[in-house]
Amino acid sequence: MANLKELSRKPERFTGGHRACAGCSAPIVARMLMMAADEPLVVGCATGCLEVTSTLFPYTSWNTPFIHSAFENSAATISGVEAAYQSLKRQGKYDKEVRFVAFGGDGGTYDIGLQSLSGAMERGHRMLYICYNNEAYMNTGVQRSGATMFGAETTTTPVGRKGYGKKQFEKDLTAILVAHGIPYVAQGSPSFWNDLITKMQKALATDGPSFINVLAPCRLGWAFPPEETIELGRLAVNTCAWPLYEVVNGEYKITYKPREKMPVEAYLKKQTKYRHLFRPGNEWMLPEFQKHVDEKWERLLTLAGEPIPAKEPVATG
Ligand SMILES: Cc1ncc(C[n+]2csc(CCOP(=O)(O)OP(=O)(O)O)c2C)c(N)n1
Repeated sequence: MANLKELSRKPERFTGGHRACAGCSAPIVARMLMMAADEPLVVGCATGCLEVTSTLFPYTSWNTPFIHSAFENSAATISGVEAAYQSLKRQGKYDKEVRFVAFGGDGGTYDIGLQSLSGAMERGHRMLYICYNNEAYMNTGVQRSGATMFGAETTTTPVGRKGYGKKQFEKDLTAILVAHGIPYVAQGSPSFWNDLITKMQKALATDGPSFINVLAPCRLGWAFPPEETIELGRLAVNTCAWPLYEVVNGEYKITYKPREKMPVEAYLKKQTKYRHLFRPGNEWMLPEFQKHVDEKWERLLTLAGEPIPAKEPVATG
């Protein structure tokens, strides 16, 4: 468990002055990571909003060694640095404890960097990969990605006479990472700071590859008021559209269970990208979305060995 008082006393290793949009959650995630870590970090970041807004030459928000990689190879870059570090240690030329972290947006992780991520995880590097998942290619103008959820309007899944937003459901990247058999995989949200920082600490302490998929609300592409970022994340979790869980050595654990699972509508109606779901003619979309969320949640409950609640109240007598 992270201790807020202790965290507040730590030096800022991700500084203010970056150029992210007001209300952007990506810098919040970066700041949380820097607070979670006690050891020195070497951070890599693929091209995308987080990198572009935090490293405007000649300035940087990263009070730590930082490598900007190409869009597709954040994981490969950091795995190479980690391999060099292990070699120096083996040769007795370096003895400090250092941790290695790669960041990527969902475009750079779910899609274009998937092969380099998969390779790094499979080779067993001691590194943490964090996907800040804002569910689209935001930096280049909100194009759909493999992480974009069903029905979302993006610039490449427009809504109009023929289009109703993204036709496919999102790719389950967290499950793909679990399938790699690595020791630590988790889903997190900056809206649940203690849960996320604890997961980051566990991941950094893992002697092997670790991966955290963080849902990162984007006030530009999702279109909500900047002060509602944390609220949006909370709604994603409380509707079970984005469940919080971890998989440690193959064992599933749900780390936060909403007291009452809210209907997904509460989350979707806050975002402009879903406004067409509430227009006449599209009544079929919301139940479709809800069904998908319910099925995924129930599958997760089963994997975690949790009971599945009855759908209808059981009639008695
Ligand atoms: C190989 C390659 N293709 C395309 C681009 C152009 N490009 C730069 S950032 C970006 C979008 C990044 O999206 P994502 O990884 O989801 O991060 P976000 O911008 O949402 O933070 C693209 C397509 C590039 N830099 N390199």
